[in-house]
Amino acid sequence: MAYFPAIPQIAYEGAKSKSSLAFHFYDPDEVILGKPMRDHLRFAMSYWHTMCAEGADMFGVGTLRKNYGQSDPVASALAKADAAFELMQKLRLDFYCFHDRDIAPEAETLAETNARLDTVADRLEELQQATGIRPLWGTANLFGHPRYQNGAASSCSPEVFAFAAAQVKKAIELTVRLGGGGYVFWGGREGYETLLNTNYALEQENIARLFTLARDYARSIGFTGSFYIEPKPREPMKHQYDYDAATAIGFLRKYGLEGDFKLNIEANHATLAGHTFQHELRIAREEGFFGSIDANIGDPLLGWDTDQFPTNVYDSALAMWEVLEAGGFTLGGLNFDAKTRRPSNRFEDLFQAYIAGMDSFALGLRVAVKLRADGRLGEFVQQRYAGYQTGLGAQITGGKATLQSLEAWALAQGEVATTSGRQEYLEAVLNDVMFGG
Ligand code: XUL
Ligand code: CO
Repeated sequence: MAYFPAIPQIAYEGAKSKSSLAFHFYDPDEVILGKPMRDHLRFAMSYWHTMCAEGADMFGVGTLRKNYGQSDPVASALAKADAAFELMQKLRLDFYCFHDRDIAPEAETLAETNARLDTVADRLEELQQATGIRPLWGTANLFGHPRYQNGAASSCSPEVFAFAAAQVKKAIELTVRLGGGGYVFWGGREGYETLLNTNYALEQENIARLFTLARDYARSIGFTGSFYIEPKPREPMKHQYDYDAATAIGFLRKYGLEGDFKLNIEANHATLAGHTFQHELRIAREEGFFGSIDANIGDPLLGWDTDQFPTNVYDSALAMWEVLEAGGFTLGGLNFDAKTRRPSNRFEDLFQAYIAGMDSFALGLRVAVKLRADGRLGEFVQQRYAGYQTGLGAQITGGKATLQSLEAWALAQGEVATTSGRQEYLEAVLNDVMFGG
């Protein structure tokens, strides 16, 4: 059955195309730096926004119905799976990301809920076999149900902790069964509304306990993929514990989880933390935690998580620069954790949103490749720190200098020469590479 009969398979037509249902910059099979664009970008569909979210906000109901013609919850979940694979095939998406509750809604009891998940997983497995599409990562929704109002692993209630653990166990089993390369922990409601009612230390330890239990169980059932933390500073809680990349990395190192966990960096979570997207990717990369990306943008005038499809090519270019510097994705990829605006109330808008996002990251990749070939940025940074290669600098980085030796050196000098950071020149180089001949 065709759920989107008016939408053709999206083809690459090149930059001159005016078609809104064609790629202008993303050519999945074009080989760049030795591998096809699809392998550089590893685009994934977010099941929750794409297949489930209907555009409801605090002030109004949804504007685009997504029950796929079915009223029974299981029939609707199965239809949703079929529709998801039609959409992914048409958009040439090789991967998808899901929460347990996206693929099958919760029933009265945990046992019934798990049975629903198994039924839908059977269908997903068939669809995967027929298409080759597979999960980039799976996760558990530990924030939607009222039981998680005080958090999941960080809840004040051990009963809630147990429910969260049960849910994580099942979600990991599903991820393994469906061949997912990753398992994500986004903080959900792990954080606090007020410190007046919060035992911070116990909550931190309990989160680490759940991660450790999950890691050990997953490895015991054959999961060879990567775990990811997805940092976010606030929303839904006033303070989210996985505030940003640096905070999450400190946590992982404290609890000995750095061998199994990396980061899933989300663009607008970075912005909400007061960082740039590139900043979070740089920290993840340089600290050895680069894993995967949730691609979207926020609105600079709004302080919340708008999850918009990414169209800012400066952002995607600098992000892809970091991805290339990291050596590219291994198990990770680019998941569009993005939704259409509420008045974009047609499925066609959703397809066009994906095309815009994929084209923006394809452009980003093309610019990043040109930036590296141009060499001016890389060269500038190398020159800027060249003093540390020899003489005094080599003594400092080689651990040979002491405060006494450095003082003796400084006392013998007049003054040191200063160097220009040349930010404006470097920004112009970026424009040159993007728009020059
Ligand atoms: C919420 C968010 C989540 C995670 C998965 O801000 O980004 O959708 O990506 O739980
Ligand atoms: Co996300």
